[in-house]
Amino acid sequence: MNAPQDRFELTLTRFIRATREKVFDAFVTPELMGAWNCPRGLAVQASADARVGGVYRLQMSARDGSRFVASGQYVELQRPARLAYTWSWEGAGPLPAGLNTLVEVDLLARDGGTELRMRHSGFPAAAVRDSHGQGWTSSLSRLNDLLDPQGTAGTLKLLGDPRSTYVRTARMAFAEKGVAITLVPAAPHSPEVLAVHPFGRIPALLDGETPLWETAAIVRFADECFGDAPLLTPASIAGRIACEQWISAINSYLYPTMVGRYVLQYVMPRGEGGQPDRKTIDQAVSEMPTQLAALEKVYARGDWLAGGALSAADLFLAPILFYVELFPEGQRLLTDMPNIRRAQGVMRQRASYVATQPPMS
Ligand SMILES: N[C@@H](CCC(=O)N[C@@H](CS)C(=O)NCC(=O)O)C(=O)O
Repeated sequence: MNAPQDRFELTLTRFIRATREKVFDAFVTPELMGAWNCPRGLAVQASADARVGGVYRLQMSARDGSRFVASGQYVELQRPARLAYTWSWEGAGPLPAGLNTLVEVDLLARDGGTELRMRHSGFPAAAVRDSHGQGWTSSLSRLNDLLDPQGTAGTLKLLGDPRSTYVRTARMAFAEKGVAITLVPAAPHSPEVLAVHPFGRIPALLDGETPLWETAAIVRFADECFGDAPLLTPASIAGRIACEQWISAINSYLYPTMVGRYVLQYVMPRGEGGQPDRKTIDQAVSEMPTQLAALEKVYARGDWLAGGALSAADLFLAPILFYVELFPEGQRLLTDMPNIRRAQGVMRQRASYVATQPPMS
């Protein structure tokens, strides 16, 4: 008779654009396992004795120094079709100490690539199964990154319009981190976007099949989960606080005024006869001096909004100022703001800014 925990098992399917041999080898070769076999944002060191009865070990470490070690024994190795291995956590891990679970992986040739079917069984409770499900989903996205000929661009799909300032912010974040993504043109509230973002806004991100939405969250994902260290989060506490402050102010005040009621009146006029609505523009322009003065003051200290170096906050602002500078009232107001113009000049030199220039019509 089955033990009650046998009821808690996880099944996952993933298509990988690589041969079955390559996928199989990624489960048994330490150098390859060390490139993917843990959730995004963690680093992993792997060892493996790829024989039936041989032991593998995955030492996962987070940036804050916490460590988790998963290990087990290979119980079945049929290259390239199937492998199975036991899985347990050493020490105080996510499973009760000493509890062995079983991972079974079947690899089927499909459409020039491989359909991976994974079954992980033996969990003592649904919550533990579900946390492993999240971990495996993220790890398998890393396996896609590793084996797909397009690398991360095959796994990370950013849905949105390249003219959107928020889409540009997200694209700049990935560019700053040196992470290739695929931009999938999509309009706000389109069925494709609504399938990812519950409120239909752009950008919306798919990491494999995992949805991620809201620009600040996407930027945080790019910063935390790729590269050796965060680049867009200030190192100091004061810098992180200032970064949050500016992102919040940009989302709540600057974007609604400068883009929502100003730039969009020129780009997508909503006034009579399809003309820009003068009253809306005048109202927005009357709010801009206070907003620009706050920026001018912070840029008197240097070229960045927070922490003395480029941060996520700069990536939110730069695409907005790009548009403000294009229209007459914005140009006139910026004439009196030498610090903002200097800082924008620095931003214009960055490769991430150049590479994400919106198409102009
Ligand atoms: N809070 C969202 C705002 C994104 C947003 O408003 N994007 C605009 C395009 S720049 C949009 O989707 N607009 C459609 C709408 O307002 O319904 C985020 O941070 O991602």
